[in-house]
Amino acid sequence: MAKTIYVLNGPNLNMLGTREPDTYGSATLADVEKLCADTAAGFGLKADCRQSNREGELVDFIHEAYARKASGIVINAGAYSHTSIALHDALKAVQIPAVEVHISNVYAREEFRHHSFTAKAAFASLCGFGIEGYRLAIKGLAAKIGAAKSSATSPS
Ligand code: CA2
Repeated sequence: MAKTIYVLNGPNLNMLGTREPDTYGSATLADVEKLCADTAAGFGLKADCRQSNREGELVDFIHEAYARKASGIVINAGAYSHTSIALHDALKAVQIPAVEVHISNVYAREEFRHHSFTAKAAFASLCGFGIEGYRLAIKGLAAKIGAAKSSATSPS
């Protein structure tokens, strides 16, 4: 059976593609989730994509990833990245290799976006690549967990 990775998106990311295109681009969350599913499939992985506007539900998704023996997590916790010790602790607790993604370059934005609790619990962090960051994160995660390119669906 295919290994599963969880792709977790946090608050307001359900609004992607509807507002603030200069900062977040014009792709929708559905586009992001398809990109993740396709990229993961290219490595023989299944992407289980979730979004929530609630911190506790994101914690629950991380616990679920552990219960279901997920091989990796890609997380864009949105604004909770900068505030949530609970998400940091959940990622640390489950010990699943995690990559943090931000669509925008948080370091070129307000100072309050420069610190990330989720980055401290992740093995890698990406920002500023737009939604391409999710593809890069999955490629890096695949390398980290030893998932080889699948001949059935090769990732671009
Ligand atoms: O750049 C990112 O991916 C962020 O995680 C996005 C968060 C922000 O709080 C982080 O500092 C950086 C905000 C997500 C808001 O998403 C929207 C998308 C379209 C329209 C409105 C909000």
